[in-house]
Amino acid sequence: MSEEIAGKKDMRSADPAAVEMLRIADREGHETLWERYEKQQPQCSYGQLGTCCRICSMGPCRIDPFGEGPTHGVCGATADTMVARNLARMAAVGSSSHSDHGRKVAQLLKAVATGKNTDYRISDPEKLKAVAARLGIQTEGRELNEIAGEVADTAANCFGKQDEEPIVFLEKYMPKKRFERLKGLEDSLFEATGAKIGFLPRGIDREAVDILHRTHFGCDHDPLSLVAQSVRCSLGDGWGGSLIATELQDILLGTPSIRSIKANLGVLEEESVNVIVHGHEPVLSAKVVEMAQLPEMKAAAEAVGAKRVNVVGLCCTGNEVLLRQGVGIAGNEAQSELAIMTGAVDAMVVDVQCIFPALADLCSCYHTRFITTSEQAKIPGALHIQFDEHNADAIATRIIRTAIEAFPNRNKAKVYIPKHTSNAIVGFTVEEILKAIGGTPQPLIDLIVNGTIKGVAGIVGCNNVKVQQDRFHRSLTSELIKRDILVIGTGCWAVAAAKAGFMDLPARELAGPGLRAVCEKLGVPPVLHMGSCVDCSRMLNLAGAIADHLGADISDLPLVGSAPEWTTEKAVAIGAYFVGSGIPVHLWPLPPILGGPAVTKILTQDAKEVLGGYFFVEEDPVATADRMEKIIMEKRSALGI
Ligand code: BF8
Repeated sequence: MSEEIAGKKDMRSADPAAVEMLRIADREGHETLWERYEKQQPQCSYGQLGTCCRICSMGPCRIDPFGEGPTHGVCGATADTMVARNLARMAAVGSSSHSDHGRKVAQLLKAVATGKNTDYRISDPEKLKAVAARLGIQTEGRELNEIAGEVADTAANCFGKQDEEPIVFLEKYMPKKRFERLKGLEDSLFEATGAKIGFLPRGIDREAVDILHRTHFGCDHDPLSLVAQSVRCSLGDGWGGSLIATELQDILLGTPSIRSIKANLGVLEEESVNVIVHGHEPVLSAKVVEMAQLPEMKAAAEAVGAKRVNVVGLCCTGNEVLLRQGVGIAGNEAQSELAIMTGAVDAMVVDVQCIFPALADLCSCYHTRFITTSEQAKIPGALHIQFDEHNADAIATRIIRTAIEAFPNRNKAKVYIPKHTSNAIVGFTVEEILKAIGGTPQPLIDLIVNGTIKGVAGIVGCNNVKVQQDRFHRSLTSELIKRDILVIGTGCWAVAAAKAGFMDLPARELAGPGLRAVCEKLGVPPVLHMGSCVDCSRMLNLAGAIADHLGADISDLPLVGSAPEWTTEKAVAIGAYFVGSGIPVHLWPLPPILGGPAVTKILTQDAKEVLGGYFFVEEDPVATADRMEKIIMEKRSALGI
């Protein structure tokens, strides 16, 4: 790999800060995901196509989609069955990860409401009342704690209820037309086939367990029914678990507002104790940020010769504290190892999801304390400081003290922090967007109707070693805004866009004339940061607000999604709930479905008719923008605008 990149252009990353750090990695002989990926070549093509099954001990079985060798597994399973079962399990894992995050927030809200937890509080009473009103919970004349308790109970019920009705959060938040369409689809499929095929989730946990059950040896082998259940489970994430995480975190930690932050490795400070918070659950990271600001923490840092404690973020927990507390973000998924190699990170504190286990070995080459905090994400070689939200202040303080104690062990000669940072204006929640345009979606609708803005693209997702880091994110974003398409998004895409400067005001110059004029009038960038990956629920809510305002279905609107550089099973769930919500979604790299022709057809063609949303794949960012624009223009002409 090193020889290949000895020329001018480093094909591993498009981010100049990352490229600088990769040179250091090469020089110091540190292995990164790029070297480990190279050592994995050639990767299993059955796995890439989805036609490998290992769910029983008669296997593993595999089917060559080109007709060489066996056409069925030992039990008789076809390639399509294998692909659909594997996909369903990915959707279940992704949905469960987001939703389990949401469950913990609901439990915390209940504990705060009943006075059992005093480390957190209801930070945004207005949001609490708005959520309660949406759920049909009485707010007039009631104490905040009483309302919060009922909201928490309603959320908890969505996870574990046992009846056949759709979960309340979905029923109350999903736009009416979409809800009716999914209900009607269930009814018409029953009439046509005599079989129950459900799309409306009955329970967040239940739909994931349903997938584990139906993909057990000898159960569901029908590609359509397996794909439908994948969508149902994912809708339970988007309009359930993730939505609960977002809404209840806003209540407890505050609804984000528009603010300015810095993005990229240059947020690390040579003279300060640097703590990186990485993972997804802000219940911990928000506390670390809060406690780091205590005067006694500053004094402790000064006592070891540091200026202060500088907490910065990485990945989605970074997005959470960036939105609410204005904390700088050091990078996205592919940058976690590179951040450690600056030699300036005193503690990397992680909670759950998207954490490379390789960080443990790497941190041991430096003075960096690698601190795990969740019983669900323990990593050999890390220091485990168990987080407990009922003792959050004390634990966050202990974490910061651990970082301060590590600071004197820094090898100052080895410290190198790339100077790159970009300014980013962030915090575009639905509330903030509506506030900026006058309180209702109508002005945004008018801009779309009169063609000033052609439509809206929602981008999510990760970095993937199979794509040059951030290249797809950058090129696609730039192409879309050039075409007067407003770009909104979350997750590691949002970090990439922030690092590339797309979220700063000068980026307006890169936009087409219509979008540029709107941005100038409103004083906003052309690319809007809506949060972490659970905050994709904010994108659903924005789409829902527009749809309900017009009395339309989401699938009628000129909206399109993309998950370029996608990596995780959570991205599968997000893609599936966008599609289930009526939004066409681009994916790259290829999802592991191409070995199943029936599954591929359902997801890329049949879904268009049935759900309005569907998947398409495209490798080139410009060609992707062409297709996204074409979809938007088709939707516009169907609306007669
Ligand atoms: O949930 S974008 S790599 S950090 S999965 Fe993970 Fe992907 Fe990043 Fe956030 Ni989302």
